Amino acid sequence: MGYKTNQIGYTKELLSSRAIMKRGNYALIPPDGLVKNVVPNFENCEMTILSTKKLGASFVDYICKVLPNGKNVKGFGDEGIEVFLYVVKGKLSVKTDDTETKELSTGGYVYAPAGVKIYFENTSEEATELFLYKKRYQELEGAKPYTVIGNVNELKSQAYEGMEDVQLVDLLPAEIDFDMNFHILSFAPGASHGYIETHVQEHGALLLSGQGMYNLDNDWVPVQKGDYIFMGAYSLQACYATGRDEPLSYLYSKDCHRDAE
Ligand code: UGY
Ligand code: MN
Repeated sequence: MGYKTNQIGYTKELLSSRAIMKRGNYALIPPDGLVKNVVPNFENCEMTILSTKKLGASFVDYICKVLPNGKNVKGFGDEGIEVFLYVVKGKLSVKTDDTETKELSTGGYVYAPAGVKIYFENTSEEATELFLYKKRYQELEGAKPYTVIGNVNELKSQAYEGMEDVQLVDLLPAEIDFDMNFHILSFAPGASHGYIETHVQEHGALLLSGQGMYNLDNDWVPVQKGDYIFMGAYSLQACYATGRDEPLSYLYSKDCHRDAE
């Protein structure tokens, strides 16, 4: 984040921002306006809190830059709270209350069900970028989610709703035990959703590559790698990829498998 002075003496960052805040509806948060937050138990970590209930989300998302020797030794997670960790870039040692230590690299992820904590440490010499998520688990009689550790590079993608130029990867099992899932959607240059979605489920989305135009509640906004988008319940949504070489792809959460209250 640089503060460049322009010819009339103001910093460019003070004159405009692509950020949009429509609380309860949708938000676009580009990386250049993000501030660092201190979050207890995250040592040597530059944390930024993204979606919260103050924005209208029923989950909390974070971006976390784990500096060399950065760690969370007390654990991320709590009673009643499920958590998810995704390695956007770099390396990380992780363990949970019910698994041994594993080494994750870019594309690696961990889901821990309510009551199970994730512990991590960056033992490498470079900073590691993470995306973190937590949500109160919505119980269902007989349902018992379990810890999942994987890497998206080892998962098979499938055509999204019959469109070969839009590929979908599911990171968690599509089972009733889970009340949410994480997915990656990738749009080849020129590809788009088949229709404007209108649904009760919420999304927090981190753009991993490319660029495009996103319809957020019928506002068309340019988006690109590094942006974060919150799409609240019933917020209209669709996009198309505008890049030439790279797909527009994003990691996003979606609640599922539960009736409405
Ligand atoms: O799964 C979804 O609801 C997804 N297609 N939404 C989105 O990309 N905005
Ligand atoms: Mn959607």
